[in-house]
Amino acid sequence: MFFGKTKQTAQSERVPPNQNVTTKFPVLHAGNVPYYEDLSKWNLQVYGLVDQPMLLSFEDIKSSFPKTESENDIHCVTGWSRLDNVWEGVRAKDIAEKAGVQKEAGYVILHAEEGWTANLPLSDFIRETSLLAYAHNGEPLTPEHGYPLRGVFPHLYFWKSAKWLRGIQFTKENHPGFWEKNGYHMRGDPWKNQRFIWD
Ligand SMILES: Nc1nc2c(c(=O)[nH]1)N[C@H]1C(S)=C(S)[C@@H](COP(=O)(O)O)O[C@H]1N2
Ligand SMILES: [Mo]
Repeated sequence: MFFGKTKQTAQSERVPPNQNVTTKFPVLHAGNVPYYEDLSKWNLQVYGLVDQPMLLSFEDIKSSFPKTESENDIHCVTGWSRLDNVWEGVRAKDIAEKAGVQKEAGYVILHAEEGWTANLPLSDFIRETSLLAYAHNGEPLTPEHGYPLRGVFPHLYFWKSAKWLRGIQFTKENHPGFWEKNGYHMRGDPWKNQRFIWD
């Protein structure tokens, strides 16, 4: 009894309000899963309010930035949380630094395949724990989970973690992305229950 209770308390401290833990890894997105046979056709464009716009190949990303591993919890706005995910990739901050983000920039637009977008404040993008990830739990991302590269912003609801990332745009104003135009929160902090625009 005592141990059970302690464990429950510990877990509830890790799980934000109105979330339930799952051990599955649900697949959620709008649109179609892209399948890349050949990564030479893939690139990542870094642009907007930067001194040095960049067009990065997958090889560039792996070879020009320090590899980093981070363990964290996923919180999806639809109510599931998945604990203890190990991601491998590069720090978003390192990309921002190399691009030389200008001081007028306050926000980031993540551009994915098929024109899907998500927005977040620059301060969330450059957090130590914010990654551009290419592997999950020791395996390359599967096509369904964002291969070859996805954002991982674990301190925000998981919809901000764009799969099939193709562009990172630094902007002055905060422009709503795909879900944000449909009523989702501009920031989306799960600990503050920021699900919809009115939360
Ligand atoms: N490109 C793209 N990325 C996306 C989405 C999407 O529709 N398109 N959906 C988001 C949402 S709502 C969630 S919950 C997570 C789900 O990631 P998963 O399928 O790997 O669990 O991806 C996010 N990233
Ligand atoms: Mo979601």
